[in-house]
Amino acid sequence: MIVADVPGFPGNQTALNPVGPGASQIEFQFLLTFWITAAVYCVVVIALVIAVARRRHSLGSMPDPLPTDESGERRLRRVVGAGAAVTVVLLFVMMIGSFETGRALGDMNQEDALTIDVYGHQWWWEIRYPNNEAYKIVDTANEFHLPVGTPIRFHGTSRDVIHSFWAPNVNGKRDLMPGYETEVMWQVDQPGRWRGQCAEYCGEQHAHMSFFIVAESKEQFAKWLADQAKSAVEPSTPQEMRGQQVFLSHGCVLCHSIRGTAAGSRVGPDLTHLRSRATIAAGALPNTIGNLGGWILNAQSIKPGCRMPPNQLSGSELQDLLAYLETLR
Ligand code: HEC
Ligand SMILES: [Cu+2]
Repeated sequence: MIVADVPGFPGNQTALNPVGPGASQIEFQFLLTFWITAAVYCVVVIALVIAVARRRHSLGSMPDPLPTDESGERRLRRVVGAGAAVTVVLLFVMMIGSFETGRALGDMNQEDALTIDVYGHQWWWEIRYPNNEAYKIVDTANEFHLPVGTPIRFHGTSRDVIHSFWAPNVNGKRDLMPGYETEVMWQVDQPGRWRGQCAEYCGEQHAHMSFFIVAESKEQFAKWLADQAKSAVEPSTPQEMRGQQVFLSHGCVLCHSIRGTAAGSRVGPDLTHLRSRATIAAGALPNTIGNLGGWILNAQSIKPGCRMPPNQLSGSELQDLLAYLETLR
């Protein structure tokens, strides 16, 4: 099993360290339910222990389980009544908390939010930053950059089966279903990097369908977005040019896009700025030249069943191709 260990990127995710209002609300609801049920559990166990201990002392003479006299009966009725009343109150507290959480999550929806499109694929995430001006549209994969403190509207669907878009530190899950569009609001209030993961079993490589969030200042984000909107640079050395030819003359163009070249297919991730991402194959491997070589020769040995076939390339073709991919920053 390969799990990417990328310097500076978290290897795990947790809903107990919220970094935005969505996850904070959900954590509040979780803690409310947790402490109420924990307290009820303790009270019940203590009552049970007391009852057992009392009974032990009077084992010699078997007591009647129900009170026989008038005052005992009244006491019992009061205890049961109080227990029922407390239960109802606690259930109401949790229900109101839940309404409150739902309302707060709904309130995050703001007109001026930044919209990002996310499409679930077996087994990776297609990400698009839409723009009215076509040349400013950004397509990428498996790594979201976000400006901190800004409401984000994720608009999502699936290209194949049901997936679930989930970054526990940021917000709750949202199912992405084929033929059905959905929206979920996000906001990240701390600069940093967080991990997300598909949360709906979607086939063989479901476990290798993670993504990363890079939350940065508005200036850094604007710069990143502008860089990502650029087409790929032209190859400059003879080796890079040969590498581009390897890319364009092999099956790669059937599935991948590199803006600025003839490759314009969307079956697999957009590779225009491949080397700007920290991982490949939805977090399965750190994005190093060695890993890229292994992936391209036989992705099936890394993510069995994934939608990228093995490639027959000679040693020099692979070297040229890697030199070309290296320019896609
Ligand atoms: C039949 C379609 C198909 C062909 C042909 C194909 N790929 Fe892919 N490729 C994919 C898919 C799908 C993925 C995503 C797999 C995943 O993460 O599960 C992928 C992933 C990749 C990645 C990792 C990108 C990332 O950001 O995770 C690279 C690099 C890549 N392909 C390069 C190539 C090259 C180079 C060729 C040609 C030699 C090629 N591919 C041929 C479908 C294809
Ligand atoms: Cu999945």
